Amino acid sequence: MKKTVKDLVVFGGSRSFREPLYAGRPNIGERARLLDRFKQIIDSRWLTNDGPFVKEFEQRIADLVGVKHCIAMCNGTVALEIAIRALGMKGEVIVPSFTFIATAHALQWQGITPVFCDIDPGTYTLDPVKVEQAITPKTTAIIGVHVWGYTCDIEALAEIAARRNLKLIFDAAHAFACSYKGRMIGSFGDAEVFSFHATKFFNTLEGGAVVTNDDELATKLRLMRNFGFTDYDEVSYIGTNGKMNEISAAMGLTSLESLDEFLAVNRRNYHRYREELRDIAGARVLAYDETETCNYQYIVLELDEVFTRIVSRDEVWRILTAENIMARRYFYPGCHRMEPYRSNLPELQLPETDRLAERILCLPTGTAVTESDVKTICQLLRLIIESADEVRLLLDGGPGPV
Ligand code: T4K
Repeated sequence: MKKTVKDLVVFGGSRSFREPLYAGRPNIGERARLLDRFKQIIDSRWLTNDGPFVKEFEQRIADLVGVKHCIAMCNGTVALEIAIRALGMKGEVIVPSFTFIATAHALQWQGITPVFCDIDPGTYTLDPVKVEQAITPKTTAIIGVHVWGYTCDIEALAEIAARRNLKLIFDAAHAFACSYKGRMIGSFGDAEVFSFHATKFFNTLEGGAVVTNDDELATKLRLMRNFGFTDYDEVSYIGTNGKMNEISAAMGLTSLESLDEFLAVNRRNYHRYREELRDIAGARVLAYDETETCNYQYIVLELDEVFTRIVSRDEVWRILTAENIMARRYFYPGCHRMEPYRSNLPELQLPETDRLAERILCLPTGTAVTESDVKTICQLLRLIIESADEVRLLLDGGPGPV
């Protein structure tokens, strides 16, 4: 039976999906190969500390991305922290606020001040003009974030970093297997950092990596990842435990074998969302630049100002949740509106970040989401968006159940 707006709003949801449909459901490679690798690990009793699967994984990632060095880590946050420390960042570092909190925390955790800079609404990433304005004598580096796989204006940031003698790294947690001007993400700046967390389209359960072409930096990163050990009983740096374990590397190697399939599903779902929601007044699915290699891992719905004046993004989010469509507000409300930054910077104004953070919803995709699921989600979204006035009336307690 065709759903009506009343079904969605008045009756507290009609559970369009029996099971929750998540944004962030992990992709999993071929089970038999995965289990075979797990068995090899158990049989060999080599579980971690630079084991054979980690070494193979690092080589495969470096080859795929086209860099000299891949240093696999236990997660993306620790990878960021180690990259920041290995590059000697201190004082102030310029970052976007429109990112996952880990980007800011990786700095603050080690006593470095994240200086939040607004984004360019055209790229959703750091605005180079505003970056330049945020530089002070205390600035030592810039961290760009390729948010949702949309790449930063890398050339402009690299030019600023070179001219102002600043380090430059990219938080590429969302941009594994993406390209910028035809070159794979991973080889830009002093280093780039990936996250291979379970929710990423390519995962190692938990995991991450720093990739770089800088030999000296790579050596330092490897030492810092392993407590600073330079020999069995010799420690030369302050280090931590950032190592990836063998089970994660086995997961990664197996996922790599299915990478093309994951990408194809993401691409298919993206095109299905775009097609189903084309020409709809009030919302749009953000477009990827398909002249580049994209991973399509985030399907980002932007609701426009005219629509959200009637029904807010959060109201849409709640209606979808009641239907078991677990969309996410990545990255609301922005790091500058979370602690400890909110209290430290009560006056900070980042209008573009605030504007975007209020309007977006990341929709479910990945191999757990079928084309028919996408179709159903889009039908509901169309119903909500095209009946904004009726939704408002019902939310305000208009005509109740009949
Ligand atoms: N930089 C950026 C720009 C990042 O986005 C991230 C991480 C990092 C750095 C740091 O990298 P890691 O240290 O995490 O490697 C999730 C992820 O935990 C996080 O990795 C990711 N970004 C962030 C964008 O999303 P939450 O708090 O939203 O996760 P959670 O537990 O709510 O999971 C999201 C959805 O996924 C859930 O609705 C359910 C589903 N899910 C999740 C897991 C873990 C599953 O279906 N199965 C699962 O196993 O942070």
